[in-house]
Amino acid sequence: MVTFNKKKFKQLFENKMYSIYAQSIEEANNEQLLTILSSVIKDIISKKWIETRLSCEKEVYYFSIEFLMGRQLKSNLLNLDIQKTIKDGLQEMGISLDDLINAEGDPALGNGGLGRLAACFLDSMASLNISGHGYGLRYKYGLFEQKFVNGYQVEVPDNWLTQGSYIWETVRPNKAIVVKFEGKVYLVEENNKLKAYHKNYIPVMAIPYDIPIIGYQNEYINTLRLFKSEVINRDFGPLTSNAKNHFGSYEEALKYKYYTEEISQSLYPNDSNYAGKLLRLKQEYFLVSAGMQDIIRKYKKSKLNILDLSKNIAIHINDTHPTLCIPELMRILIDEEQLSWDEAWCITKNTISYTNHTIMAEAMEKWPIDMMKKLLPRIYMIIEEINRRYVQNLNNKYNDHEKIKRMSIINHENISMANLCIVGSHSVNGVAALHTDLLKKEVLNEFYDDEPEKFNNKTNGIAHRRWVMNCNEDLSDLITDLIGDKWKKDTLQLKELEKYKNNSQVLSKLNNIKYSNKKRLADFISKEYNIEINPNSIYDVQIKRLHAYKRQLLNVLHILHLYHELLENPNFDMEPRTFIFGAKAAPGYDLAKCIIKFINSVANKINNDEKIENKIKVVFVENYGVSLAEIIIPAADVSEQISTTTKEASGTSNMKFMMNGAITLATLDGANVEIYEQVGDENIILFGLKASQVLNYNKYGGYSALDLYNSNRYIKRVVDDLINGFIPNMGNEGRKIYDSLITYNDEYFVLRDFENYIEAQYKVNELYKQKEKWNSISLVNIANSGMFSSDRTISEYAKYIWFKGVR
Ligand code: B1H
Repeated sequence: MVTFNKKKFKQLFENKMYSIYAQSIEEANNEQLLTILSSVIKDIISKKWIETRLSCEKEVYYFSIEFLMGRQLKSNLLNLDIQKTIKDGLQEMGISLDDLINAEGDPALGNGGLGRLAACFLDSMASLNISGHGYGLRYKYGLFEQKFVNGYQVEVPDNWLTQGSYIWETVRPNKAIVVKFEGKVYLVEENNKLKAYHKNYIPVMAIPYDIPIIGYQNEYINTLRLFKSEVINRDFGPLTSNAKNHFGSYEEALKYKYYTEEISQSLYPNDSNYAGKLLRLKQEYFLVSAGMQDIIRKYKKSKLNILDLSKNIAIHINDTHPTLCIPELMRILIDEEQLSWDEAWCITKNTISYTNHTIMAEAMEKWPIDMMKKLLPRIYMIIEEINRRYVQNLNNKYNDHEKIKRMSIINHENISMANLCIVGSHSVNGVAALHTDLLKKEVLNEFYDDEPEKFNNKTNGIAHRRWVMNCNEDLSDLITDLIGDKWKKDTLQLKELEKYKNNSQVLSKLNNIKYSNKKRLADFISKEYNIEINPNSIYDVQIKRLHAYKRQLLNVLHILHLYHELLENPNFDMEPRTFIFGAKAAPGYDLAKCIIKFINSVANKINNDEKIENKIKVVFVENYGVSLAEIIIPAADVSEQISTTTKEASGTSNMKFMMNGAITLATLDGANVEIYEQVGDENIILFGLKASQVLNYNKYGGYSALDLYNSNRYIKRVVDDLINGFIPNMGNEGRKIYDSLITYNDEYFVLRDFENYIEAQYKVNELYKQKEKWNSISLVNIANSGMFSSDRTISEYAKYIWFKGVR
């Protein structure tokens, strides 16, 4: 893309080294080399970056409280198509590109699927020439680093900004924005209109830090803008007499400093759950207000008419965390742009769209009225008015008081963010077909009946460039050798691979690639955890957040089952298996932490039992995150997608595994349903309750875990292991898990699905014995994974939500 060659690169690199560090290349360490390299790359792209920012197409702004970006160097080099030049240039200077790639930190500004999805979407928007930008928070501390101490999870702060700054960011203090909290709002009548004056508020400065998002070989560069919170005036240090005069005392000045800086201090470590804390509400409004003011400021500079906002701008909110975009846009349009309520409401609704990511009740954000009123007095007034008008409208349509109560935005002392999102946007989408169906038929049914045209599905996707081309280069090359490289821009082309499903030569190549990825992972695990695993064993992988509904417990109970079988019958026929787990538990989630301790204890017992002759190994990798996923996924044989049906909205690791040729072992939940539809019965292994059965149990009862436990000796055997001392070093964690299953009747149907899961796992075992058949299924999976590229997902968002009637 760029007119740029090795010689020029070396020159730029050397000059940068002198100007930034005033030292020779030989003296620099990897961190410094990496800083220089990123700086050279930023120079190369700067012109294109500015051009993209000045484009006059309709723009999309994607608001998300999380962006789980992962390392950027390799992906940036690939997208700019300069890997070879840089690699060779560095080599001539005695520097290894791979070392620098591995020296890059992995920013963990997200919890899991939701944050990673936002990152994949940025990649796809840039690659599809969509002017689409992210707004998020520049947390000083990302998701905690996980350590295991005696099998227990211990959380260590993720101090990712050790250098004070991030190599890919550019800070723009000249574009700072003031966000106002607390204070009092006065409504004054002026020229027959009520005007709002916000007094005595606490001002917080939002400083933008921009990260370039480079499209795939298309010279298109978007921006991820992350805000850091600071005191209003950087020169106004809290210990100056200036500050003392202003605040009355040093203590008050320090309090203010703490108030502001705390906001972007750390990411809340919850996944599919919400904490309900005041600080979180502050974070949400800080993100929303800074982003929204930024958008309107830029829009006004462009001299476009504010009444045409929705024609020129689309704003998307990733789950309910940025819901306040709705009242904030209303506030700006009414209080600052002097529009009428009706004009403002029409613009707001037409501009904003919303994605729902979960139906789990505990993840539904509800903010206490008092909290909102005090923290955001003007925003609360606007929400109240939105609600008043909405309820009036419902009253005109329905004569059902209870229904109206359920649908209103404000009820029982709380503000329901999902309800506000639905009412204040023009599109509501779920993230997989089943999930959207459940939204329509169950969770949001009354809203769906009221405004069916708003609801739609956008099945999630993954950035295939990161998740295949970058992390599995050999597979990527094999695919290109077989079908050419059109699939890199259009993944539906992968379908062409299917013609090789009976070609032994191709299948053997595929097998060799998998083997070398497995070997790479075995070496890594040996080095990091001192556990030797066998690359010829089946790599059976479950990597995702730890949550009862994701059922890591089902997985480990099956492992125990196999272990008992091996102990009782030395001739028990099973292919050697390596079970790999990676999972963080939210620090306050007790049961999840008990399950981690349990898996680690089981691993410890089994890995050290010589009687079973290494037939089973269990590895729980510490501190699972994006970079680890990039080594594990290409090496996986089996993809464990075993959530309680109806609970996993989509899942996205299921798609990454599939694209890397793993075979899915799954319940018909989330996007597993669509994976099944793509590959058919023969190429996936399914088990477990169907959605309708789970819904029936939930509605009508009829399931007794205790009865099952008493009547099934296999179930009893593994459940008893939780409390009978068979697994050493367990405290009362085993008892707590036992209680969740037996005393509290197994909310997630672990025991109900157990037998069926064992049968499914047996099928895995039998299939793996027919290696060529296995490889053929693996190939068919890759061939049919095309629809799971986030390029497909983003094209659908663009066509049906953001640019409807525009493009
Ligand atoms: C998903 C969340 C989530 N759904 C609340 N909901 C959070 C909710 O900090 N919080 O308060 C954080 C995260 N995350 C996940 O989204 C779903 O569970 C997955 O099934 C889905 O694939 C992913 C992306 O759509």
